[in-house]
Amino acid sequence: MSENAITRRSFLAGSAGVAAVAAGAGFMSFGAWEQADASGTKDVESHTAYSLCNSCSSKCGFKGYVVDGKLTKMIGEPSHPHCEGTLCGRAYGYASIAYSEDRLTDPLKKNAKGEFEKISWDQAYSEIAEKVKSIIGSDGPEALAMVQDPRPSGSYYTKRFMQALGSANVYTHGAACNMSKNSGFTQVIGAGDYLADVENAKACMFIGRSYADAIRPSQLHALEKAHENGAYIVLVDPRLNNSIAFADEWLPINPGTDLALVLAMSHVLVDRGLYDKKFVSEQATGFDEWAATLGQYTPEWAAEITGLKAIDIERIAVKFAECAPAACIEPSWRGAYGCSYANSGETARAVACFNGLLGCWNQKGGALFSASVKAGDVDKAKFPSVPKVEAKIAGQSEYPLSLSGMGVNVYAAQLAKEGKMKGMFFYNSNMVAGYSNPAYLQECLANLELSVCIDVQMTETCHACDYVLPDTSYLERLELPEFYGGKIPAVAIRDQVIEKVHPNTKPVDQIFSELADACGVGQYFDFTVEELADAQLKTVGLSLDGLRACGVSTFPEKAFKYGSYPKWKTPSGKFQFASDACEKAGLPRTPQWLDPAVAVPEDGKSFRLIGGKQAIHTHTQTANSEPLMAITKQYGLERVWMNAQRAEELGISDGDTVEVSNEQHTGKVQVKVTQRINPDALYMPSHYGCSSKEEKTAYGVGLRQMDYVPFRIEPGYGGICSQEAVVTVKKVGA
Ligand SMILES: Nc1nc2c(c(=O)[nH]1)N[C@H]1C(S)=C(S)[C@@H](COP(=O)(O)OP(=O)(O)OC[C@H]3O[C@@H](n4cnc5c(=O)[nH]c(N)nc54)[C@H](O)[C@@H]3O)O[C@H]1N2
Ligand SMILES: Nc1nc2c(c(=O)[nH]1)N[C@H]1C(S)=C(S)[C@@H](COP(=O)(O)OP(=O)(O)OC[C@H]3O[C@@H](n4cnc5c(=O)[nH]c(N)nc54)[C@H](O)[C@@H]3O)O[C@H]1N2
Ligand code: SF4
Ligand SMILES: [Mo]
Repeated sequence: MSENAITRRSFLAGSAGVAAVAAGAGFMSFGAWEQADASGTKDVESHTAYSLCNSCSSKCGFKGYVVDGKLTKMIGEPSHPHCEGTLCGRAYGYASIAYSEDRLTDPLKKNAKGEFEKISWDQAYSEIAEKVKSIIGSDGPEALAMVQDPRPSGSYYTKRFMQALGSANVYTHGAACNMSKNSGFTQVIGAGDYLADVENAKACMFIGRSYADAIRPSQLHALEKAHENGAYIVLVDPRLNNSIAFADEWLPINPGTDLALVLAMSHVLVDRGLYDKKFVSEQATGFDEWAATLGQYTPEWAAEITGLKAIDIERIAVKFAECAPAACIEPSWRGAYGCSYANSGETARAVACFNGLLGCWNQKGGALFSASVKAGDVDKAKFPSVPKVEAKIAGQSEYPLSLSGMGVNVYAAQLAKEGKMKGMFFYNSNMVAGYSNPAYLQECLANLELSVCIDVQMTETCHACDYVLPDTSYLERLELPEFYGGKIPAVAIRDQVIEKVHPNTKPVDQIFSELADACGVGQYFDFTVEELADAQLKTVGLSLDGLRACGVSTFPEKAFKYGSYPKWKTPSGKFQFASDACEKAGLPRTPQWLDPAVAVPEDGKSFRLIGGKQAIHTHTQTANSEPLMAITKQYGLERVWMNAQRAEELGISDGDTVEVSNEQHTGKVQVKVTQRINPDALYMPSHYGCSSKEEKTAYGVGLRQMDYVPFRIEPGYGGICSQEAVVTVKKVGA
């Protein structure tokens, strides 16, 4: 074990509070719901409906029980691939959004004084459409952009709307989440992601990925099984996250240095000839080129950079080679290299290459290409095709390795600041609070001729826009079917569970169909969401009525099969240790060490600011949920974490109020002093620091990591560099 590692026993003893949150809140009891249900008398009207949780992108399936018009109980769907019958605590807490006092209830327009006034939908549509047409007339459709979180109906309707206007600029939140990682993987394996076969692994390494904090229930189930099976689980994280309950070892790495660790482990395998030579010779290209550069990346070299011990790096690399092919580095999601540093894309490339050395692709316990099913073509007469937009998404040329399906959303904002982007729409997106440098992003949006935010509550992004349109909550609408990849692919439906709580809100399909009409492109939206959902389902042998009755349908005949290596959809048709595209983008042809953009000065008072999820919150969207915020307050979850030795040097004690500062922002918060964090890192939980007063529960609690993060875009890959920030900390109160 490394010096800073702690045993499972001491971790559990030392963190009763955190464990209680994970056990008690992460998987909240049904008591409250059962009570409400039981209080109903027999003649109270009740029904059930299947839906998908909207509290995070896992979109877990559940059956909602409605008594007297109110949602009283939610039961996770056993056949849903992401929840396997278990919903996490956020699902229950966030369901209260439908009834929140802070819901948006009417369309709003910003007046000359910067205040919002209620307007009618007709006024909103006609004014927005007029501006859309005027922007297209003067600057072309490429001066319009959409930022949206990919949700079932949202992704379809926002994209169709923008395409109908002639714009290719449809962005997801990817650049602020997982785009660098997915782009890096794409260079090696020709696919943006893979599935770690955790439950069958003999060894699995998690680099900045915590299944127990950033929850998807099915993944946590798999980790639990792996642990019970005796798999060797290694967590690489500057912070000891809650997954340690199912892990064997914690490597408290220096933030931003994971690339050095993976290069050194690769060095060990190649140097000792412990790699899968058959895989490399039959499946891969560029191996010799990469191998020739690895000599410099010794464990001793990596120890200097990562703060880990050379002997540990070597030992773990050998262990993984011994367990191969039932071993892999789990693909991660966001924490370490989704969008975090100037070396994130290159880290992803190195991770995929290391898995190549293990020869674990599509092997039991290794790294899998999951199976998927998609809706086929629907009747063109009823659902006419929108003419293809020839232009590239803005930012693709500047960040050539970025994925066009996600796009560099912050680049679109930068174009607004430069006066080149004129109109932006935000659907299910809180860009201003969730992406680097909110103050700068506000300035970008203020420069737009048209800015529209469609949300359910008055967020920071709503404040930065001229028009705010109120969506229904997810419980109040039917959406298009959602397809899920995995070992067994599936499709599930988000049906309407309750009636609209606020009569003047509208569901996403209606908003974009009506807005399209006002913009003169209504001919592409001449169908209902029911009709399209049914048509899409018919293409896979199902129907809307059928899926409404069961919630989830799986495709066992399309199930993933172990054994044969994937079809590599790379330019070379091979697994690529070397990439021409990376070279063209100004990066090395093979993964090489690259420093993070910002160094932490060794002045005794500086820390690298890192973020991370908590089991009971999602991004910026749940902090305003009263039941979830009550848990935050009870356990002081908004505190920043500081290493105990560093705290002592700075005269800071547990519970003190500290000032966290850098050139961009200063704010006060309480501190949690702990052994569970690397001395160079200050951990700020990701969900706090809301600055919108209308979100009354969230407003003013804790600090927002993004306020400290400079606006910076990762060269080549386009990620937002969410952890390229250094802060100083001083005590301001006990
Ligand atoms: N509870 C909860 N679950 C969620 C979400 C949520 O908001 N809340 N969101 C969902 C989404 S969209 C995503 S993208 C995923 C995110 O899933 P993850 O990527 O697992 O989540 P994070 O908490 O951002 O990061 C994981 C860990 O990375 C560590 N870390 C930070 N910097 C570094 C570093 O430089 N190196 C290493 N090795 N580790 C580092 C953090 O300490 C943290 O413990 O979670 C999904 N699930
Ligand atoms: N501060 C901070 N920033 C982050 C993160 C973080 O944890 N904290 N996480 C990062 C990650 S991993 C990701 S994936 C991105 C996510 O970035 P976003 O996709 O922007 O996610 P959120 O910040 O949760 O904002 C989602 C918005 O959708 C709104 N919303 C919820 N339900 C509905 C609905 O039914 N209809 C409509 N129209 N709107 C709805 C919420 O009120 C909220 O304003 O953020 C990244 N940035
Ligand atoms: S992981 Fe939790 S919050 Fe996310 S969709 Fe599933 S139940 Fe909802
Ligand atoms: Mo994310």
